[in-house]
Amino acid sequence: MTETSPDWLNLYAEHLQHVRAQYTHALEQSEGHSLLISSGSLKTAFLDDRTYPYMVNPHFKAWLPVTDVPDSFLLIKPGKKPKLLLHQPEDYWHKVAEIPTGYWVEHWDIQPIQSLKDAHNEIGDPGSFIYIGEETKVATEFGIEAINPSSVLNHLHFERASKTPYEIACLEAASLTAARGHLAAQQAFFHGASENEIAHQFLMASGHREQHTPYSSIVALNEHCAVLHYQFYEHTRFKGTALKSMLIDAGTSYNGYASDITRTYAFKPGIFADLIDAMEREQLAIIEEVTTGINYAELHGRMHLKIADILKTAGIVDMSPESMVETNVTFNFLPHGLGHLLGLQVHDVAGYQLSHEGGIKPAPDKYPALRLTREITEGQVFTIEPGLYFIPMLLKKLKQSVYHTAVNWPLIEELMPYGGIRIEDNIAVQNGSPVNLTRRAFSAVKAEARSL
Ligand SMILES: [Mn+2]
Repeated sequence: MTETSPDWLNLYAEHLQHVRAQYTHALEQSEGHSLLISSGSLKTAFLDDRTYPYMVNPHFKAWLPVTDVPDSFLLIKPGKKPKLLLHQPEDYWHKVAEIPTGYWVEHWDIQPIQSLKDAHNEIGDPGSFIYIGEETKVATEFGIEAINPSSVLNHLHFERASKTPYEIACLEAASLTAARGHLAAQQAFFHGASENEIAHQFLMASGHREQHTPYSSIVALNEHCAVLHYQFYEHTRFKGTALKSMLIDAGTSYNGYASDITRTYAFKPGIFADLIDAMEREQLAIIEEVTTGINYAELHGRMHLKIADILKTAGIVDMSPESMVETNVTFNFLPHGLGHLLGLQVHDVAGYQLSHEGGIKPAPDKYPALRLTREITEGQVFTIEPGLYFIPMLLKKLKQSVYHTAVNWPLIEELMPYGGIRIEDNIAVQNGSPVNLTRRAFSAVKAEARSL
């Protein structure tokens, strides 16, 4: 996505053909079946008339770039043009969905429906249908018995790890909008903004409202950087030496595909800034090691050795890197996984799945938080997000362990106010090698800024 924008028309046509073929394979045991995929419904809060933010069924948005049409359906019959049953109720409280336009609509029959009854009328013989969606009661009312069959879902979920060129273009476009947000957030940080202000700068610059981001942005200042999924936006503006560090983990969406990007900054040069540089070098080094045919868990193990090297070189832990990994001392500094599959969902499905049929390869006992244990194959997209943190709870345990004498506690005390570091990029596997969608997006956005 540098000078020329993607050829969405052809990319989408090819993608749709691929999705159709995937479903045909998935449905092999139920040959001749048709599909009904629900977009999902709005949910009302307890004792209230307000609804929670809407989240579309990922199986719905796998077919077409439509993410904001509750109570709609996809109806797919073998050999027929697929149909979008678009919910257009009589409603003067809300804006009713318009008939969509764009490069993808020529591939679909788009038919408005006002109610579930209209959808029901479209179905015909329910015995020939498979239903995929959350509203299982609706499927039962329609007379459909095959509801979310696990054989079909396992097949589709396993396949979803490898992306079509259309999907990779969407994921790169999502990295691009997020990169704009990240650069604005970085500026706000260096101007002394609060977490709340930085979070809003990110949304503004990326052109997103909060409910359309694939996950709630994490914007952490100082020791909050040590909270892996820090969930608040405080209003405090730190001044002078009180402002130390920022960790921002924030992504955006494009056509229903997610980016998931983390950056960490030090406010001033010094020991923490040096640690960030070391982490960045090792993050880029582990990305270089991405190749087809090895297991992702292998990369995770190698990353621990790199973290151990950093801890040793920085004088934080005085043990050989090998024994730091062997004894799992490094876990106290990196207690999460190296990354996860990325796509229609930010933590995409089937990270542990062994085959199309199902089966699980769980996270290793030593690294229970690892979300991805699959072999790396062509077309996969995943994150690489090593971290190095100073988490009081884990450091307390380390202090009580037999390894406490190897740790430079005064140095740890000095680093704790900075919280920690995470650097996260989105990687596509193409021609057996890593393509860093996120770094490409940052370069493109910086080039844009220079040419203004
Ligand atoms: Mn992530």
